[in-house]
Amino acid sequence: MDSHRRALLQAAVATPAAAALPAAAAPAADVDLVLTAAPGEARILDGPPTGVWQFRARLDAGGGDSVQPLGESYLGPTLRLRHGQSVRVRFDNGLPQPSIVHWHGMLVPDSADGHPRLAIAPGAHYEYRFDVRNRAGTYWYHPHPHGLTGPQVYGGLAGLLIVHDDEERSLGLPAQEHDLALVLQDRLFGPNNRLVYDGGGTGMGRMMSGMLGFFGDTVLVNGRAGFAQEVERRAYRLRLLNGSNARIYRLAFGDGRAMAVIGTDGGLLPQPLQRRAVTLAPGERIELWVDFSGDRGGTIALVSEAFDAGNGAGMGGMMRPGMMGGGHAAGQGAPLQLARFLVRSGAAGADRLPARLAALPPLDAAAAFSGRERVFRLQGAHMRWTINGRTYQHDEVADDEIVRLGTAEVWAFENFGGMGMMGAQPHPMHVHGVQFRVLERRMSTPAAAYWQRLREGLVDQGFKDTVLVLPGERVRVQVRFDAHAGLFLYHCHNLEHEDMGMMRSFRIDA
Ligand SMILES: [Cu+2]
Repeated sequence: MDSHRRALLQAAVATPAAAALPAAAAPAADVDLVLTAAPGEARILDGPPTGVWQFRARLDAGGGDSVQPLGESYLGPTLRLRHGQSVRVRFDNGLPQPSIVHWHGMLVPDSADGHPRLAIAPGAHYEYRFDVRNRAGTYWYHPHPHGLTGPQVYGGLAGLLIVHDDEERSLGLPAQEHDLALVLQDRLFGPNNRLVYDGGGTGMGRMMSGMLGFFGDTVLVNGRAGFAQEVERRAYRLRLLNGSNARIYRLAFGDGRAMAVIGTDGGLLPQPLQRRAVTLAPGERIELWVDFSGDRGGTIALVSEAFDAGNGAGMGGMMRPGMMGGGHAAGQGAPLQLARFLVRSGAAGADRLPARLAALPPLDAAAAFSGRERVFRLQGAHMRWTINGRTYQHDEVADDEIVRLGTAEVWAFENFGGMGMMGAQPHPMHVHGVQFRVLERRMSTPAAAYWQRLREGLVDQGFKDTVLVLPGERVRVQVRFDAHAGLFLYHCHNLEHEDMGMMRSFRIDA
């Protein structure tokens, strides 16, 4: 057992199991639910059901729409919250290993953020309390125990968390059954529809997974292969979450029609953007406004277009984790069919996309910004991915990882360091406890040329909590630490990179 896993298990044992107060003694919350993670079975492919790990929820208080199943899927129920609501969640760990839940993108106190130091042992429970401070948008929840996030998410532990607010409601965007959420995840299946994660169990396969991340050959949408959705001839709001461990998508419609982007990680944009293709990295969300009124009973495909991931330059092109395991995994950049929209015949709607969406606070001009700038160098060395040369350690915060509540800073992520013959890899960088704005993105080394197709589709507008930093790039973001003081994380959301330690804590001091 390596040292970080041992530390994880010790931390789990040391964490008091009973963090919950008796229900009678605790002040009531607007939304009160019990969320359980446990092994289960799901029908994913034809044939036998697949063993998965899944979240289930029981709503004890709150509106009936606060917890909604996402079709018949292994994914956790969609939690629908309103801005300003108070929330209590009791998490029951029914897994055979430590776990803890992170509310990705949500501005919650550090006690409710799912930091790995808070992981609880099998059979234990943990109580979350937070108020919904976020703007309307598409967020999600997933486990965050150190060294085990990749396998737990891959096993099926993830769910959507959608926030609504009055500003969004005033826009009259497509709602209810015309507001569709699609969770994109790639998986690899073995005999009897068993989920395969470890690259065939060879040392080499595992090593490749760690360097590149794990790739499946089948893309599941909302937990199903060959996903198809019937739609009416009208406009839809489409919320897309990349819930994959390592795969980046270049999203486009099969017939090349434009995509109207209306929102990113932290909610709606000031105005829609028209794009032919959109890049979506692990952890990121994007919202589209799609109008099927001009389609008469046709089928519209959502695809991921091919892109050059530099595979030809490194070992990635020859050996990938799934291939090592005897499967036929499609590597990073392979073209993929994701979903089909089956347009019903009938009268066409006449929906109009609002020209103006949500108000965003002004962004300080990059040149004029006078706050402190911190640089985070993303590098691979000695078979580890590091941030400023460091890897994750429970409770360790370096002097240069302490910020002050109520201040704003520029964080610059630099991805100039490759790892020997693996070459440089993309890193979707996620910061907990904040929503930031992307100021500037610069290609600084020739390595970046490989990733041009992905760069074309990047949407850096709006509030973001995860930003893709491509090889050879320097990305500057403006972060305001104005939600909560405490200990939070910043890390790569390639889950294999994260599990290898490409993650650090930072502290927001009051
Ligand atoms: Cu990474």
